[in-house]
Amino acid sequence: IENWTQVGSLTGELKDKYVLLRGRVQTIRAVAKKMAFLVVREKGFTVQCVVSEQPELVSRQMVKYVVGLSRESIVDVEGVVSVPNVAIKGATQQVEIQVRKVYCISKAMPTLPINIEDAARSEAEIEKALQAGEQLVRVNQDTRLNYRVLDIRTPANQGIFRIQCQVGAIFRQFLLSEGFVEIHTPKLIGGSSEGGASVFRLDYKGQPACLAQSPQLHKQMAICGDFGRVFEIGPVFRAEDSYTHRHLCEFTGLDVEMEIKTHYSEVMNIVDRLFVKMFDSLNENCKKELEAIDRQYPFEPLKYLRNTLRLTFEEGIQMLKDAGVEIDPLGDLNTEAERKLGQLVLEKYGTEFYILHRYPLAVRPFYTMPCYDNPTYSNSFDVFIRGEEIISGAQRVHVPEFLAERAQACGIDVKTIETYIDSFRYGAPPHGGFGVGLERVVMLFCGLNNIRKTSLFPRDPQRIAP
Ligand code: ATP
Ligand code: AMO
Repeated sequence: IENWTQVGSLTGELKDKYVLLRGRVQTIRAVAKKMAFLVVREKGFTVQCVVSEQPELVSRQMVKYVVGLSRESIVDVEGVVSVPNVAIKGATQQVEIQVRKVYCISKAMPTLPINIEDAARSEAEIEKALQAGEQLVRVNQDTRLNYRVLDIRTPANQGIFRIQCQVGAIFRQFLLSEGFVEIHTPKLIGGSSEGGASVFRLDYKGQPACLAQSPQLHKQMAICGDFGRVFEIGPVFRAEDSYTHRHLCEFTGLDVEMEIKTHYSEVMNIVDRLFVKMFDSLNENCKKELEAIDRQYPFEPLKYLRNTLRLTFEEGIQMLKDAGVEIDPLGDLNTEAERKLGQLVLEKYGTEFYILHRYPLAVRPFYTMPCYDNPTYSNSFDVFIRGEEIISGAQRVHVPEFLAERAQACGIDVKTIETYIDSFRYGAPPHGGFGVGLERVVMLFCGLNNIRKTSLFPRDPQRIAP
């Protein structure tokens, strides 16, 4: 037979049909010498295969061979679909395969560093199993990351990275439909784009260079080159020196830059429509993935409004003050204040997704446009999910002399960004944009507690492998 059947498509409708499947050995259970149950997994779906000695059809040797297979090996199974009259525990499909032949396509080592079934259990299941006296090894995060190829085979991880894929796809589709052009900017650049110390420096054939901290400068230059509206999905490098649950040294940036006619709210309107659409689409089209994540890491669906709430920074500070949180009205919000404000906003407005805008100029990057009515503040915003930042954005300074002045005031060596500043000297339209952290969106949408869970092969201050 040449027609392969997917484990996930095995239903009672195929009763008595001869099928061929390929999958991994999830478990093997021997029953005396004549029979074995083999659970085969493919793309998160599992089916129980019965290998039973039968004259002419299945030899005792075949049963022995199956019992000797190692977990996670890849096998081809041929057999007849049957429908048992009892529910099947331990497999997703409610049919069995009466096995005729099993071929091992690729052997896994007999002992695995991670037991996939243990790695897939929720904290509650682990507690219950331990109380029942079951022997199991809790798989800690470092072990998971060291053996990531095994770890990502769990249903929750399969769900996480399929959702990550959807976030990128929806971002791209939405922006293309709004007339944005996808661009690809260099990741090797001459100087820091965001300022600060978090830059990976390197030697570029004898010249000092660094890995791009963002596509900021070049996405703005693309606007000076008349693309009107651009976006990019690409790697972003930050030499973070602290080890936190939400910072990586390399992450995926979803960046947007666009001309604006009159007000930075035009940029916030894009954020609003893009993310409401994204959340709707994830909830509607990724139900299975969300359920798989919820089974291992239980979470409440994100609460968000049809029209995203916008608060000014001053309003936010006032809410914190009213709740008894003492805070510098012109300083940045620390992690704790952001969380607290997230709670207060949820209680008052019933949303876990909102925009905070008009930040104090002093806490924003040099390229941020001050407010025309009060330059203590800026035409900038951050966006939060469940009290944590996922986006920063702003209107930019498009007047070259003022841009150079702002860079200098922020301690940036203007020489290193000369070509960027020069690109505003040939006529530059008013513009603004924003940057989204892909791993943060997935982490916070799914209520996960660590950004390493949403990065396929995370890079943090202590990890550069696998
Ligand atoms: P952005 O780069 O846009 O600001 P971010 O979420 O990385 O995004 P940071 O500037 O790094 O934000 O930090 C925001 C706030 O979080 C800071 O004001 C700081 O108080 C707090 N913060 C940052 N890093 C840490 C850390 N390692 N531990 C505790 N708090 C931190
Ligand atoms: P910012 O520095 O705030 O802004 O970064 C934008 C978004 O990127 C994510 N992010 C991170 N994710 C994981 N690990 C990190 N170390 C990390 N640092 C930031 C966050 C953050 O909101 N050029 C501006 C954007 C703009 O104005 O267009 C910028 O880079 O989700």
